[in-house]
Amino acid sequence: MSRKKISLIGGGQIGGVLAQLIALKQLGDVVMFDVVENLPQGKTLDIAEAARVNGFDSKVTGTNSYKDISGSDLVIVTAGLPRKPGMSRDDLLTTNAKIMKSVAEAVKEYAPNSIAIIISNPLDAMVTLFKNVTGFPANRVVGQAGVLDSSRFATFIAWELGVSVKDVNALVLGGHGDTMVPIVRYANVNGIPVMELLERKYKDKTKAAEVMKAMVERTKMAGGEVVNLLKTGSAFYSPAASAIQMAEAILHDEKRLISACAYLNGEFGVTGYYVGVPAILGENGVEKVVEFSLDKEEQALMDNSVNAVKKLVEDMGRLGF
Ligand code: TXD
Repeated sequence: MSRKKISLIGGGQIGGVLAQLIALKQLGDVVMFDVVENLPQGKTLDIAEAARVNGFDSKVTGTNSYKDISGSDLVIVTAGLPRKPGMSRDDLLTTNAKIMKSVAEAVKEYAPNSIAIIISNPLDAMVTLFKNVTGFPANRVVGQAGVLDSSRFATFIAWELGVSVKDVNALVLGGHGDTMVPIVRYANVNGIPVMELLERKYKDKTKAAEVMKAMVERTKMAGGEVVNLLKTGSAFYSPAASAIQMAEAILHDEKRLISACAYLNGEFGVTGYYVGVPAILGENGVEKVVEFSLDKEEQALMDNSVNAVKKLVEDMGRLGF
């Protein structure tokens, strides 16, 4: 049985961590593409030369030629500029739409049967553009945002409660922007509601609500918090790790139910847009969008987030994409 072929479009910060994680986990062979001459070759040579020490057999190679992605099973796209301090993700729309269009055209030509995970920002618009240009069926194009946003929310909850993050379940839905929707009601530690644990900790409902609100706000702004510290780019370890969780779900047909930017066909009352929702990921990509009832407040937040995604996609349309 041959190994899976995983192509990384973009060999920058996230692309580099992706390549290393794929090799360490032996998910398949890696081809890293970038437009910058020698960058993907250099990065992958460096990773490949650690194979003896890390004990992996995955082949990790770099290229500036799209034909080397031929026959990919999975494509992960990080091509595009990251944010700088003071920028919103949406400020990247013009530059990154141009890049994403060229990437999608190449993937359509050279890897027409692949499943694609899109990471580039502004995420919801970039996934939409990739799907429109490739014409891939919706199940084969998915965006990474919710796994990371949920992981950030879970991390803050674990720190606050002094518990292992492994026991925290926290779901973040909606667009990958400041309007994202952390679902407080279902956040739990091994089944025990986080709100109850906070109320017991502070013996005060108002204080517990304030602490939760602060964690929700920090989750929404978590990408910007890292950008402000790094100054020269955005988060890359955690976005890469999050995309790897999705890649594993697909490559190992795990049927994981995770938050993913998936195409909606009436689910959650939305048709024709990519939005962060609970989805089952398996060998066919997005195998199912899983609905559950939102309460009034959650629905209002979700509507607000969906409207932000719609506006972003409309802006992209006005730019000619
Ligand atoms: O959770 C998420 N979805 C994200 C997304 C979390 C953090 C950052 N996220 C976004 O991912 C970020 O806003 C960027 O749009 C992408 C990639 O972030 P990264 O930190 O990896 O950016 P880099 O280091 O600048 O790498 C981008 C690479 C760089 O090497 C460029 O030369 C390359 O993209 N690039 C291209 N590759 C292929 N084809 C084209 N046309 C191209 N143009 C630039």
